[in-house]
Amino acid sequence: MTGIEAVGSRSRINATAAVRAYLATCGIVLLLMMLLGLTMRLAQAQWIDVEPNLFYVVMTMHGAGMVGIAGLGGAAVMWHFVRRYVPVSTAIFVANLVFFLIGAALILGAGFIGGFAGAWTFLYPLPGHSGGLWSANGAAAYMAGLLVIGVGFLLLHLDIARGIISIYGGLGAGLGVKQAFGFAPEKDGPPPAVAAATMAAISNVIGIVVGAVVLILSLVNLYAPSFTFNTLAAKNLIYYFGHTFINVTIYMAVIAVYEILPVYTHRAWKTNRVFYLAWVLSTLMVLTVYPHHLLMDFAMPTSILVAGQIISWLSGLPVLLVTAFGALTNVYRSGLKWDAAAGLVFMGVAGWAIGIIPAVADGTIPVNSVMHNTQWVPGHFHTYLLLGMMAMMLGFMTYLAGPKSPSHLAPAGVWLYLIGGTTFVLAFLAAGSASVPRRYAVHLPAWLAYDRAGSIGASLAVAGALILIVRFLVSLRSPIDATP
Ligand code: HEM
Ligand SMILES: [Cu+2]
Repeated sequence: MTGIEAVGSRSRINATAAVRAYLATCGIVLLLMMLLGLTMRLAQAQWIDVEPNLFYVVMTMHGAGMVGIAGLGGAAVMWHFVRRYVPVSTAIFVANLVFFLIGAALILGAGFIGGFAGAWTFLYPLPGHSGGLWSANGAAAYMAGLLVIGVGFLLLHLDIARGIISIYGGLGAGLGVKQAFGFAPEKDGPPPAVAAATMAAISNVIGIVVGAVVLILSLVNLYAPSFTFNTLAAKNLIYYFGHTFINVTIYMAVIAVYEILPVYTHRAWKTNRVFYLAWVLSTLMVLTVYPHHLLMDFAMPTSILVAGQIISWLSGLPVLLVTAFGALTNVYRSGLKWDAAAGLVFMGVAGWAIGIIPAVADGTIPVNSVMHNTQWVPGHFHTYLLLGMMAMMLGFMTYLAGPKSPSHLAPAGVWLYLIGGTTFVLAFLAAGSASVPRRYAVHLPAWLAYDRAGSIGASLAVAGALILIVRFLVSLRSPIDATP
């Protein structure tokens, strides 16, 4: 082995160890947060007793924790694959994990010690108006935790953007803008992983900076209540950040589909002009679509709300369509042999695609005025997050664990996750269409049937995830060279 090879293989080992650390964190936190979710569902079903005050702490921790590890899981997928094409720093990747763990500790302390229960969206001025349930310090620890996590992601996206610029010459080139508009041959365009990582960098850097602004303003308000700012402006900033961050988790995780399915089908993922155009449009739209969270705010200018509605119909669609179509054509008649990893990433595309339908419905003003604040909302976002984004991440985990890891149980894990998860989200959607409100700790007797069906589905989904995650954790005993 020459010196250069030795350095190269050592850096691959460090990098793989870092990806494994990310996924181990994601797996463990995902299970814990699923258990918090199950606790809420069982409480709504009146199968267990949970004090309402505690319910809202649990809801806040579940929301923040899930959004956080969705980001972390997406980052693991993105970094693992994008470093095949551009130079990236392992130190910064690890730093992001450290920032994440510090932020998560602050957030958990804020909730379970400080009692913070203002929901993950920390909507101003709620953090400063606890009605005596939590202190300013509790709310501050929560928001400081989010800031710390944001700093980590900012560093990571900037480093990847630097790597992309160093190889492709600019972010426009990383996104394939010239290919999208026919100014350069399709075959010279960036690989899908690079286009997706460019989109993630552009959107999340802007979103995180906006989030930091409103977090800092809110922190000042906590300790100097005479310092106030416009609540509607604050809501705009928060949803700009929140919408972007959670959407980008999917755009990062989808790289697993682009990279893993071709391994199974022995066919490269086809990129063409439409593919690049879809990513360019999605980059523009993810940043302008957030007003669908404000459709019921009558003080918002109507023009912005109408634009928000129209962009909601359009924004998810381009990348979703090229990905769903690409996945189908990649798989069709390829003779692919299905296993748990291939099944999960494929499920991810389907869960994402199906979840967008009720989401688009809810982004339509006349529908929103009825469905807003009902369980229709957790119904649609759990579909594309649990059965979409997380399925892609679990697929990546299962793929990295490799076939050597005990695999006879893996298909059972996939089926439990799919069947349980589907039952769970359908229970939310059905309850939503019967106008059951979301974010209610205590439910009326007429709603219990939905809650109980949802609880059973959730339990099965947790069991499925447990199998897949334990299998991944067991695989960590094998040396890194064995991982793909
Ligand atoms: C077995 C898995 C899961 C269960 C049982 C579960 C359960 C729940 C429940 C009961 C709620 C409150 C619903 C209500 O408003 O009445 C909720 C809210 C939420 N969940 Fe989940 N969930 C699961 C997975 C996930 C995943 C995978 C994600 C994201 C990646 C997620 C993100 C959220 C968010 C953001 C909220 C909103 C919290 C809020 O309203 O502030 N959940 N979940
Ligand atoms: Cu949104």
